Amino acid sequence: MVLDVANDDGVLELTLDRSEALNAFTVELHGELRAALETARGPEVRAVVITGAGRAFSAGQDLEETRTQEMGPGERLRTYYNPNIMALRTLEKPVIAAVNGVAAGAGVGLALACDVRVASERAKFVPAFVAIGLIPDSGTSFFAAQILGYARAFEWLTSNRRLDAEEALAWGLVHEVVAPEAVVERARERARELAAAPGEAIGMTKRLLAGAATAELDEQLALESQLQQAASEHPAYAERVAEFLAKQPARTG
Ligand code: T3D
Repeated sequence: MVLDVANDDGVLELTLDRSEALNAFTVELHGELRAALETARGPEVRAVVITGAGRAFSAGQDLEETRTQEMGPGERLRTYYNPNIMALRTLEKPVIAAVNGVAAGAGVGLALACDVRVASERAKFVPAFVAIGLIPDSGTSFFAAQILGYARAFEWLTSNRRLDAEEALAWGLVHEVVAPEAVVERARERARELAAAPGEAIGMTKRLLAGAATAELDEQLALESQLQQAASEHPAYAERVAEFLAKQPARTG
């Protein structure tokens, strides 16, 4: 097993577990991640945390493995990476990355595909792709452009600049920076808070934001109306409005 999977009270915790190779991606790791993301769709999971064992989050593609595989990068992306990135993004549940150390190449892509990033003070974000003559994949070009804007994304991805955690925070690439020993617990805490909130509303918010950048305003307004109706038909809406009107203390989640 190269992915450690634990479910604690609705929070599915996935730990990439190939620390000897900085949790670089192999076919085996992709397969286990795919199965875990399938599990995440079940009703017993309300939030997901992804982290890495040892000193790295993930160093991206295992470059040793590529030497022995017949398939080229394009096919590897289509077969292994892209389905998992899509599974993460279409999962209508919050996914929190606990970036415990260095993230490089597709490891950056994986972190950026998550909804929230909590970084250790020791985290580093290393594009790596162009440095070995490849292009940013696994959604990295998409998410970096979305989060950073073209100018900063271009400069970062082509220069292979190693961003440390504080710079990543200043750039808006991560949401929070904490001490190394606190990173996983802080991610769990955020996951538990989100898991306690109305899940359907969070899932639909994720769906709305996913399409917002490319939608026309009238399309987005129409989708908001449709999803708002659906959200209001879930019991959480009636319960929470009743609590508000009864002047009960506001919930944080
Ligand atoms: O082809 C396709 O499939 C297309 C898809 C591409 C997606 C991609 O992710 S492309 C980018 C691939 N990743 C990289 O190019 C990153 C390579 N690694 C590094 O640049 C550095 O290791 C780091 C910046 C991540 C960390 O540097 P450092 O100095 O902290 O650690 P290190 O000493 O370089 O690495 C420690 C060990 O991990 C070392 O093994 P050893 O000597 O202790 O036996 C090293 O070889 C191994 N390792 C690190 N990255 C990888 C790796 N082994 C295999 N694949 C790796 N990507």
